[in-house]
Amino acid sequence: MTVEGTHNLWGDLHRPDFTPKQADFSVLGLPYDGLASARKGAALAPERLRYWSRHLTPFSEDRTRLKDMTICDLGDIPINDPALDYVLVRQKVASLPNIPILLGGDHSVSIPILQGQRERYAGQRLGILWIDAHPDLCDEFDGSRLSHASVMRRALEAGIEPHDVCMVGVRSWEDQEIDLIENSGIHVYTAADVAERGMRKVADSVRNILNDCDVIHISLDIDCLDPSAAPGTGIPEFGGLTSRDVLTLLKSMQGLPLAGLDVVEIAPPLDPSEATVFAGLKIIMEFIAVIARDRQK
Ligand SMILES: [Mn+2]
Repeated sequence: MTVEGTHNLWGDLHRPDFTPKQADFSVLGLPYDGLASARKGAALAPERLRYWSRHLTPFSEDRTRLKDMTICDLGDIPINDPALDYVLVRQKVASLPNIPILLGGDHSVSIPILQGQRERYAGQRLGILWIDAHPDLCDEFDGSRLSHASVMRRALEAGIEPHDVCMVGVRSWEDQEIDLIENSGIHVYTAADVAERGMRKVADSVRNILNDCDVIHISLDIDCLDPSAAPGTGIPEFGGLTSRDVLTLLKSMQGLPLAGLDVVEIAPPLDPSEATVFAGLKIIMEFIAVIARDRQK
């Protein structure tokens, strides 16, 4: 779709003539919400994120210049049957030569994303920063092992070590998740921990843990945010992170070997203001800014 904007795609960072090898980032949309257990709509997020990305400026909030950062937008991978199509997503992520920025979709799309990252960085210590209201550790949910509530369970099976996983913002639990949460060694910082200790201190703890990893992938479910900041999501959970908390956490990852970001569960039809879409865009641009600052040093 051609749209008018004050800038071009991704705040002018998209280079239509670049291959992934030439660009710093690959953007890949995964427009699927068939495995969301409550309200759907996340399949429309990649299109809305791209649409409004033309209104972004190539600067971070602290005025980091992003114009030297380049994006190759690879479009979407259509998903009809996750059992088959998620194999393509895994292979695509595993074969990318640069830093992927993946646009969900419900959180189930992160199953092949995390498998793909595990494959790409085989033999290396892959840390996961998991920012979400939910731990998604269910073995099966709604009769599916590919449910959006089973993502981290499948990631552990793929070989991601529990002690290299930091969860931030969690505040909703299923019975089948409690044992793993309490005994696996996964590091959990609830939304209440963040409110009580402050994000700066929580982020320092997260940093100390992930500092030992060779590469780090960030999986961000927009429902980590309080519904007042991001109402357009399938299951809004009261008592969430503030938008400032999330930006502080991202900035605190400065200097760590960031290897990818997925932003999932933005459901544009559930938020007529589209503030939830803009929240996702801000998160993506501030992630890019962390890497831009590292390279400018
Ligand atoms: Mn969630």
